[in-house]
Amino acid sequence: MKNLLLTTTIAFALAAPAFAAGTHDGGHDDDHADKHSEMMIGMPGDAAKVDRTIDVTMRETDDGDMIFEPASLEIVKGETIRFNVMNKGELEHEFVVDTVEGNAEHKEAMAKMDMEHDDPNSVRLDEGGTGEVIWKFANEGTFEFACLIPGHYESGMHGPITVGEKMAQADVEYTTGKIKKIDAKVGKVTIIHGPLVNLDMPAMTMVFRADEATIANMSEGQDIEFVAERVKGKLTVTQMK
Ligand SMILES: [Cu+2]
Repeated sequence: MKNLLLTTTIAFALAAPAFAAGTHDGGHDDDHADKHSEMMIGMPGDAAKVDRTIDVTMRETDDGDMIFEPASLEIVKGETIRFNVMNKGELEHEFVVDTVEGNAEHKEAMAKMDMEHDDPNSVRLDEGGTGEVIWKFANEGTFEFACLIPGHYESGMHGPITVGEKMAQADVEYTTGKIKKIDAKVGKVTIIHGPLVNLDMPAMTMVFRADEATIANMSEGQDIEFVAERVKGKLTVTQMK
């Protein structure tokens, strides 16, 4: 009986909203927004129940942008994700997962006062730093990852998190293509490709964006199967095999 009681207490403690204490160093205490967004996007994940690890890189680019790689995230409802976050830039950055509204609210608060988050849905890293966020995505919807340090969101540090049912992921259709040209410096590849059903585009030769890791696996003349999506309005190769 004692054992049962103990187990119940621990389970309750884990399930309680971890945000409620208002743990910002900056000391703002309006926790209702946090509680609300926690319910929307999910809850802190259990390290022992991680389904998948996703590497996330934060850095500045040569043209003065600040970016996350990958630029978007697709997650299956119910998945617990370990985000392995690396700051490969020269500035301090953070990785926060929340609703778009939740991020907007926090961004506004941080514009007034640069507080450091210490919530389970975020990690803030110095230059060269690494850290992790373990999060369980309990609900379907479109959420957002972002860096809310003043000015960074506007410089490009945000991207969509799409949480959907398993089917949606399996449905992703690969298109065949041949790589015509690679311009690794600017992150662009020219691909002679078949119809892109998801984008409603016929077969043609087109320039796509691709991140460093994807380009590293490409060579000119190579036959590939790939998925292209619109990321921040630009056609981007998001998957390749
Ligand atoms: Cu940043």
